[in-house]
Amino acid sequence: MLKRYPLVAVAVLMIPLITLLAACGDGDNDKVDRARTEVTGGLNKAQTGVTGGVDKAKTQVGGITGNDTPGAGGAEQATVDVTEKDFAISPGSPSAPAGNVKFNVRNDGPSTHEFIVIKTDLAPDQLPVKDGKVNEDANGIELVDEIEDIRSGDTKSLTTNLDTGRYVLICNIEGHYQQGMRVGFAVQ
Ligand SMILES: [Cu+2]
Repeated sequence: MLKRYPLVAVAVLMIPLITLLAACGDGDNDKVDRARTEVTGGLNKAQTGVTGGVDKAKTQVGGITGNDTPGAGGAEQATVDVTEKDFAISPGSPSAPAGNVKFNVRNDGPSTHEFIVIKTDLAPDQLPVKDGKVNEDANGIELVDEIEDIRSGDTKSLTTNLDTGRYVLICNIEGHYQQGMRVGFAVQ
C-alpha cells in the first residue's frame, strides 16, 4: 500500500503536466504568442507613456527657462511700455513680434483708464460705437485681453499671446475712445 502512494502522486502530478504540454502544442502556439504580444505591447505603451510625460515636463521647464533668458531657445517675450493719459494711448513701439507680448501700462491721469487689446482690421478711429463705448461684441472685432481700472499714477502689466495681425489699443471707459484713447498696433 505505501509503495502505491508515490506512484499515484506522480500520476496526479503528470496530469496537469501533460495538459500543460498539450497546451503548448501546435494548436495553442497562437494563443501563447498573442499573450506575449499583449504583454510586450503593454510594456511598450507604458514606456511610451513614461517617456512622453518626461518629454512634456522637459518642454515646460524649457519654456520657463526661455522666458528668463530670451533668445535661449524658449518662447521669447516682447515688452512694450505704454503711457495713458486724458485722452491718449501711446505705446513705446508701434509693433511687436508674434508671441507673448508684455504691456506695461502707466496711467499719467488724471482720470482712471483701462487698457484693451482688440484684434481688428478696422482703422483705429473706425470701431463701432454704442452708448459712448466701443461695442466689443460687434462683428469684425475680437477682444483679446484687457486691464481694468488703472488709477492715475499706477502701472499695471498684461502679458498676452498675440498672433500676427492688426490690433487697436483702446480705453473703453465711456467717452474716452471718442476723445482719442485709441491707437493702431501691428504684430508681425
Ligand atoms: Cu480712459
